Amino acid sequence: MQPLLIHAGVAMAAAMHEVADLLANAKHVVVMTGAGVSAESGIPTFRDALEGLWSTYSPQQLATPEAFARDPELVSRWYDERRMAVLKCKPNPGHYALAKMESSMSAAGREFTLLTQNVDGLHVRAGSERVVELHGSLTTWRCTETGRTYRDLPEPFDEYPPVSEDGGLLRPGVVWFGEALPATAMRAATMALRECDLYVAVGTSGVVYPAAGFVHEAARSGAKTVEVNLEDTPLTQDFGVTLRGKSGDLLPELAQESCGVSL
Ligand code: BV8
Repeated sequence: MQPLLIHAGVAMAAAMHEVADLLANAKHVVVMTGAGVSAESGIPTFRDALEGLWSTYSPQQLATPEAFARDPELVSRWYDERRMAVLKCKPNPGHYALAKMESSMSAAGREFTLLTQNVDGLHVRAGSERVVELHGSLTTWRCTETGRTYRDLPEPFDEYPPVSEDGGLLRPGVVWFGEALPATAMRAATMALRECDLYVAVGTSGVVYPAAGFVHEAARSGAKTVEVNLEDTPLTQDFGVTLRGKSGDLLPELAQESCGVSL
């Protein structure tokens, strides 16, 4: 092995021990996840090229109220395809590791809050309880006329755009670009960021706000900050510690070393 590679391996091992130590001693941990955490469950991240029919559109073009108003059939079809794909996927070891860390810390009287940008519901399916879905969920849709939400939906819909019992168009229960995050989610996130002493961002490219800015709010509260990701992001230099690798590998290792939990 080249000396440089040996050095990198030693640095990585030291960073892993440092983060495990922070997790073992923090009083209130906030973990914020992005699409990278679900990549190993087979859900393409936003940075992956969109496959097939969708390769001609970018999420920003389809994930907006204007796109839905302009072409509700196209947009509802895109979201229903993603909903059906997600229902076939399963949580991966990274999701389970976060759920085990939460239960181990709660049992020890310590706080653990999971903020997720993901709309796939995999954290809840893995057993996480204190989950704040910042950008909503693919599996709840709501009537554009009455605002009533629906969870028990045909799989897949039998018409696009789907229509609610009240006759209004059904839209996915996600936060589109240009829409405010749910007030309840923002309140919960703001409170957790104010109180936390450790903030860990996992599997996110740090480009979508206000979620991307949470690392700065946590740092202002005096929290230590950690970035766990495959690659550097525009926010890497704002984190105190960075770990590079797959969340499905690193999170179980951190759960084992910091809380003694094995998957
Ligand atoms: C709002 C749901 C205001 C829909 C999504 C400053 C402040 C506030 C707003 C803005 C601002 N600047 C710009 C804005 C506007 C905009 C924005 O941020 N635009 C960006 C493009 C610049 N923000 C908004 O519009 C937000 N709304 O601010 O409203 C307002 C206030 C009052 C009243 C009215 C309005 C709403 C943003 C939410 C948009 N909805 N999702 C859907 O899913 O279709 S965003 C969506 O994209 C995701 O939820 C996520 O947030 C984002 C994708 O990012 P990531 O999750 O990070 O995924 P990505 O693929 O980019 O990266 C994955 C990473 O994982 C990579 O780094 C990769 O290396 C890594 N990785 C891959 N595999 C692995 C891995 N890591 C570890 N292990 C692996 N195996």
